[in-house]
Amino acid sequence: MTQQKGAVWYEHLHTEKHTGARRGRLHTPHGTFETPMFMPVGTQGAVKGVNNRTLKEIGSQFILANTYHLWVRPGDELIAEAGGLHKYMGWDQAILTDSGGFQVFSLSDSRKLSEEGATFRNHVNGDKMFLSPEVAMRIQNNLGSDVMMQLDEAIPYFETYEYIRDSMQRSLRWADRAQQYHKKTDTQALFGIVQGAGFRDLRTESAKELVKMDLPGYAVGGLSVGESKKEMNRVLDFTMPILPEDKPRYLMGVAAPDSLIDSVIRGVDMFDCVLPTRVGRKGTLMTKRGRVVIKNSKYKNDFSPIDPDLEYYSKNPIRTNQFGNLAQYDLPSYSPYQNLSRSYLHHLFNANELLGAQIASEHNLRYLLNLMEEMRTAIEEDRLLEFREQVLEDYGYNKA
Ligand code: PRF
Repeated sequence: MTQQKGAVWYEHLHTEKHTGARRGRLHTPHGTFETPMFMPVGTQGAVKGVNNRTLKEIGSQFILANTYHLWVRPGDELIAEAGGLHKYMGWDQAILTDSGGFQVFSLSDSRKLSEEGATFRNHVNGDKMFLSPEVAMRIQNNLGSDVMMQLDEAIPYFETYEYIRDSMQRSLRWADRAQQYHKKTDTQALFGIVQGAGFRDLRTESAKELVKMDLPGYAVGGLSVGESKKEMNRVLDFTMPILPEDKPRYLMGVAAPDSLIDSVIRGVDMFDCVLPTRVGRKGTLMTKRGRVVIKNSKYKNDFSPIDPDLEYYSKNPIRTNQFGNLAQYDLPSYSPYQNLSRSYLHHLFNANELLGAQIASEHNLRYLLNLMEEMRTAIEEDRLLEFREQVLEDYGYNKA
């Protein structure tokens, strides 16, 4: 089942006995990485508030960057001149770039969409720009990402059948144009994106047509855009089985712990989302025991660790006294933040100290990357359903 061609290929290791969840590896020009995986988002060539060394320490494999942002600023040609995005940002592991479609639709002004592409004014200086499937490829070639995404149209989930059909079919034609344009197949892989909102026949048509193109990987787009979790699972249930087993499958823009597990159960290998860093820098921690809004006054005098379970994800034990407060420690800790209290983090946020946003962003990524690592082990040991129950129980989903 292992396919060894092109820049990026999937090696299958194990199928979970009870769910069919996949445990594999993604081979890229910048190393081999374990799946299922979560990719931290570095929109502008930087994961907000988290440096590269830390990203590696906490287990990041791929990171994601955005074609649109880097094109607008500092420009893809400047990055090419610098030797490509890996070199420019000093990241020597894999990079996936999103195509820009999604961002054009969410960030820019006065968009006009045609068969050819999208004309719009950028969000930085208002300049008129034109993005087409070919331009998106040219930019991503200049950036030199390991995985490039085809240009697609980001559409609302709840639109008419005709609208969704026409848009999905245009995205298929755009995938074809992207593939025609793409010449660097030995160093960069082009992934297609399945669209079709909640319509089974449209998702099926989209997936089947993309599969015919024999691309090195497939993403499912247009989900996690306001529909319910049940609805997302329903779409994955009929879409995933169409995708080839020997290629990686990527669900775009998902990071809620329950959704990650439920999607892995349905055969997803890769995820990305701004959620952990976005909510982190606003003061929300994702912990094993659910979300913690650290600015809440109840943390003012809370001298317990930021996340009492952090030791699970940091290899070194946290030492607390009989009251659950942090004890003195002398060991060098795996995380520099492991022995800080909720009270301290509460103070940093109140005092607008940059370090607060940094700690919370790193913490949330650490939580999610650890969740993925534990999930990989649970798949290997054929106990993913028990793992799911435990995570939902701990996180507090079952209380709602
Ligand atoms: N298309 C692209 N990027 C995306 C999405 C999509 O549908 C989503 C949807 N969740 C997130 N990012 N190109």
